Amino acid sequence: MTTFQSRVFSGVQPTGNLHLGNYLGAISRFVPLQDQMESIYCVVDLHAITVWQDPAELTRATREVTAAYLAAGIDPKKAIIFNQSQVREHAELAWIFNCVARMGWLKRMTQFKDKAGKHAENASVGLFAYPNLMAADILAYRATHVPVGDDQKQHLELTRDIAQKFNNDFDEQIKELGLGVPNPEPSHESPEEIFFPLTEPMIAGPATRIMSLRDGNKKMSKSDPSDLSRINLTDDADTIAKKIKKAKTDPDALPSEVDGLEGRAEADNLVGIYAALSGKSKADVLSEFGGQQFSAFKPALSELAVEKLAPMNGEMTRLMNDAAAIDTVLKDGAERASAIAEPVLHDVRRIVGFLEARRS
Ligand code: AQP
Repeated sequence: MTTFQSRVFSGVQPTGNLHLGNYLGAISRFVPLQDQMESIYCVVDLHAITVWQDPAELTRATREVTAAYLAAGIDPKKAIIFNQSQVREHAELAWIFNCVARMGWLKRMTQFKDKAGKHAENASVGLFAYPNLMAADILAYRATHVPVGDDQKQHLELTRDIAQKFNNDFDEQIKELGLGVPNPEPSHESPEEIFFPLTEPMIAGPATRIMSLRDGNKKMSKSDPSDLSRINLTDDADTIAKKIKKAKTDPDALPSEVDGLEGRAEADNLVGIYAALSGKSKADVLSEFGGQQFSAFKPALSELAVEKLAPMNGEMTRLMNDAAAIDTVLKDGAERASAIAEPVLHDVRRIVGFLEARRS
C-alpha cells in the first residue's frame, strides 16, 4: 500500500430518542459521503452499554438506528451498515488501545466528566475507556475521515494521539514487517512510515452543535429528561410543531446579520436549525427573516421541519415493522466490515508481537 485508501467511518449509539441533533450533525451528512468514498456506518452498541441498557430495548434501539440510517437515504449496497458487536475486531483493538492510551489523556475527556458527573466512582470502567473504543472503531478500518458533531472533537483528537503513539511505539516493527505507509504529515514526532492514519475529523456546517430547545446553552441530547428539549426523529407533525412553538426564545426580532446572533443562544440555534434543514447558510436565512418576530419565524421553521422529517418518520415506521429485513442489512454489513477489519487486526497482532500459533 502506498497511501491510505480514503474511507469514512462514523457511528450512532442505540440509546433511544434519536433526535434532530443526531440527524443534522451526523446521519444526514453520511448520505452524500457514500457517493464520494467507501463509507462504513456503525450502530455502536458496545458504546451504548457503557451506561445501563435494558437488553430488549437495546435490541429495539439497534434496529431503530439502522432504520434511521436507511430512511435518511443511506444505501446498504453502497455503504456498509452494521452493529458494532457483530465485528469482534472493535473490542480486540480497543483492548490494545487501552494499553497505548495514557490515564492522563482520558482524565481530560470532558464527556466523561459530563456523563459521570459527581458519581465518577460509580461510573463503569467502560464509560471511562469509551474514547479508546471509539479510536478502535475508526482505526480497525484505517478510516481517514470521520463525520461527527462538535461534541466528538476531543475524542477525535485522542484518536489521532493514539494512532500517533502506536505508530511511534512500534515504528521499528512496522518497518521491519513492511507494513508502513508513507506518512503524509511527517514531523519530528511522527515517523516517515506509519501503520494507522491520522484521521481527519469532518465537523462543518451550520449544525455541528444543535442546542436544546429549552436552553440554548445546553446540547440537544437523548438523555435530557425534558422531551420538549429535543425533536425526536419519531415525533409526528403535531408534536414537532408543538415543540417548536414552545421553544425558548428572547423578545427581540431576528437580526439581519449573523453578528447580531451573538449573545442570543436560542435565536442562533433556531436559525442554525433552519439553515441546516434548508441547506442554506445562516446569513441567507437572516436575509430572508431579519427584522421578523419569532411569531412569524417559528411557523416557517415548523413547516420546514415537518416537510423534511415527516417522510423519514414514515419510512422508519415502515422499516421497523420488518425486523428481519433490518437484521439482514446488519448481517451483510457485518460480513463486509469484518472483511476489512480482520486483515488490519492480523497485522496489528504481528506488529505488537502476539504469537499466533496455528490450531489444528
Ligand atoms: N446536539 C447535537 N448536535 C449535533 N450533533 C450531535 N450529535 C449528538 N448530539 C448532537 C452527533 O450525533 C452523533 C451520534 O451521537 P451518539 O449517539 O453517539 O451520542 P451522543 O453524542 O452522546 O448523543 P447525545 O444525544 O448527546 O446522547 P447522550 O444524551 O446519551 O449524551 C455523533 O456524531 C454526535 O456528535
